[in-house]
Amino acid sequence: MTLKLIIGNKNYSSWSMRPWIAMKVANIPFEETVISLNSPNFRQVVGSVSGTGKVPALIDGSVCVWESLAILEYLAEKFPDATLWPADSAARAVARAISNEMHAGFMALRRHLPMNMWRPTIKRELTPEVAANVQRIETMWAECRSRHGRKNSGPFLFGHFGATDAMYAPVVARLHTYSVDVAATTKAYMDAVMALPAWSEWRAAALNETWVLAEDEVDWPTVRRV
Ligand SMILES: N[C@@H](CCC(=O)N[C@@H](CS)C(=O)NCC(=O)O)C(=O)O
Repeated sequence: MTLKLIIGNKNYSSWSMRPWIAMKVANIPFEETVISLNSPNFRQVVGSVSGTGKVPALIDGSVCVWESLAILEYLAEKFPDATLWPADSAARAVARAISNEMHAGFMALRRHLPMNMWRPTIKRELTPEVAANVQRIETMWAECRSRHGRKNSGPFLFGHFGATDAMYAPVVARLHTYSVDVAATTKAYMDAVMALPAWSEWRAAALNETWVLAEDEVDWPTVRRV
């Protein structure tokens, strides 16, 4: 039975991007349904399948899973060959910890630098809280790369692209879009993520969306494509 993933606008819905990009990179087949966060039907459509009434939600026959991280866990169990989590238990513990850190935190960064693929790459000054979030993210990425990533021969946090990279993919988009100053090792990791064919596929679809821009677009010329 084909898996179905319900997601929001690709331009804005950072939570939706996480399981989507993990499934694409891992070659897990699925059908997607995209529903605009602004749609008057959103609550009705999403509420009928997702416990929280939010996207993403994954439907696998009679099973419905919501919450991006729970979806990634479900996929990791269902498709063990995809090795969405590192095989080594110590590395896996770190991968889960920092994935949870993303799921539960970085509120300042999430509010100040919302994902928006339409936005031209223009620098936005960071508040001290956002700068602290960025510093923490850079530190953890650098540790993953030096302790696990290189050892497992691949450009991603634990070598090959996995659940943790999927959790941080929207952060890569944010750091890039808002032209945040980052270390060379951070930039190399971001470039590897942005070089994925799945990244280009998501971005191209986002650029083709015709939904209204978010209200935060105050520092670049707004082009409404409704
Ligand atoms: N913790 C949830 C967050 C899901 C979430 O906030 N999704 C947003 C879109 S990115 C949403 O559905 N917003 C619509 C709403 O809150 O009504 C997850 O990890 O999946």
